[in-house]
Amino acid sequence: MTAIHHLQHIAELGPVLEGLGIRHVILAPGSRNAPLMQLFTSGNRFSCHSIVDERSAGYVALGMARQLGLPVAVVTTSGTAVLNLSPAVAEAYQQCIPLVVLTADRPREILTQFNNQVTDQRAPYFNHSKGFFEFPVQVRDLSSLEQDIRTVEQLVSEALREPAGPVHVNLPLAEPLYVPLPESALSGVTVNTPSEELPVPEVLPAVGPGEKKILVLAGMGPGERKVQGALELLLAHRQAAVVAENISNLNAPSFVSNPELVLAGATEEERRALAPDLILAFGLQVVSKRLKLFAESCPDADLRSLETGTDPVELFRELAGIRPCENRYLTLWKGIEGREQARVQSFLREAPFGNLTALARILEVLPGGTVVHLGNSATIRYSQLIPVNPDLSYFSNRGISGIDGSLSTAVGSAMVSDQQHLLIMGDLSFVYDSNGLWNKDFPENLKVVVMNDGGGGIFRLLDGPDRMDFFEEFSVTRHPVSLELLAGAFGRRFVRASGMEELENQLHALCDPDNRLCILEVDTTGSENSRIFKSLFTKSDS
Ligand SMILES: Cc1ncc(C[n+]2csc(CCOP(=O)(O)OP(=O)(O)O)c2C)c(N)n1
Repeated sequence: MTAIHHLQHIAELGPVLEGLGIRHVILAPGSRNAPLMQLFTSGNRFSCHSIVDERSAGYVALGMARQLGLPVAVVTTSGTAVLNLSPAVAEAYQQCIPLVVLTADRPREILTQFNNQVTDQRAPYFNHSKGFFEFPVQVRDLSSLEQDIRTVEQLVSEALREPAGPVHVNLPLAEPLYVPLPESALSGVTVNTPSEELPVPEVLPAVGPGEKKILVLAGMGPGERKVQGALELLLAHRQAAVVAENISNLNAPSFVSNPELVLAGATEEERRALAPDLILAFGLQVVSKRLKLFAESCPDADLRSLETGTDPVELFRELAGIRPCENRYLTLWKGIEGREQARVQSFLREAPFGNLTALARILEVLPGGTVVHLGNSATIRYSQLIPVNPDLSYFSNRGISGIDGSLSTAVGSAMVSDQQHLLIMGDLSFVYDSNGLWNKDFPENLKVVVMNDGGGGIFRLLDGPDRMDFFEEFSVTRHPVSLELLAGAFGRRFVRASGMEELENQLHALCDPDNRLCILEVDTTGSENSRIFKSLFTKSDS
């Protein structure tokens, strides 16, 4: 029996991954993963992107996969490189995004003293991935090779099956690594692409007569039209309201998009009337803290959360029934929202330059079709106070809300899209993920606004941290980094706006796809950001 080439399994991976829809591969440099680099870069089946920092590479892959709605592969060498993917893998798991992680590994040495760049790579993302498979160092024969490849095929299919998510394949590879890969030896590997049909949620809540009040909470998601249609149907037939924040990407005039404003502005009597009999939540995360507290304060409400990966459309249609009615419950929600939105608009006209006014102005002028990425921290919270623009799409890494990958995620998303992208983020998040700028294919359709309020401004908005002695040094954490020099170090064009007039002068460049401006620092270090924010709510609470 002829021995099987020690890299034969690498050659077999190409057709399987291609067959399952992988087109984009992020390659982080290393030696042990050289055979994988050879596989993906030879021919033109895959579009390969080089990213050095694996933490950034993972988030770039996440951004790509989310924008494309397709799986994306990310390849690393052995050792800490594998662990550096963990934040993005965990976020992808929460957001149900299919990443296929391929990590090269070293066969164990006879003497442990010779183990170099070695860590235990068996299932390091254990609770954050949908599955793991490790190839043997040397494939024994063709039949076990075929079995292993089928296992990978099933694993990647699992990544795609709703709820989608990341999977991990570990490949201990023996030397020599820099030799031509053999031809694929397996023919007719069947690729089973999972069906598109989602299961309908099993439990239909017993809502009883048409007078029961239903509050639907739409979490973060891509905003499918059929879901939107089913929700609109529900609103026409029941005493129901739909709360759909910007990152739910569900936009209808009848949806409530600013629950923070509604709940902050409602009188006690209104709050009592807003209390529902049933709360039905679907999709991923909801941002509004007041909404969470409101839901918790309705002890009589039946709370249901639909499983991710199920299709709520049938459920909403069934709940709707057939008899149209006057939806007084919705009128109440929308009445308060309209009143509070008008109040905020007039507040913004008078309020001085700062994070809130700058952000509102930027979101106001963005051209339709722009993909807006919102940094975790104060940015996403400010954005909840501004009416949703149905012509924009909104994204944020709210799965685990890390500040460590917002830039890289937006970069990945823009790299695979023709649409204009705008990322708005805080200064700490920008400095943290500045390696996101380190990319030879940096997308020209991405512009980045850094709201520089001199550290973690979110902590100034919260009630509590500023009463602590450690607040400035250990919570806000001012940084000494010049954003201009940092942008310059990566060769990105940079401008700064330190007041409303300067911002106005930059808005045209920000909205112009042909303008090469990359980073706009909105310097609000001299502004009273927290006072402006708090006075907005003080007025509504009074
Ligand atoms: C990886 C990670 N580390 C720490 C945190 C906790 N955290 C949340 S917001 C924040 C400050 C972010 O500051 P900045 O990016 O400047 O945004 P701003 O608060 O000014 O809007 C920190 C440290 C986190 N969410 N993720």
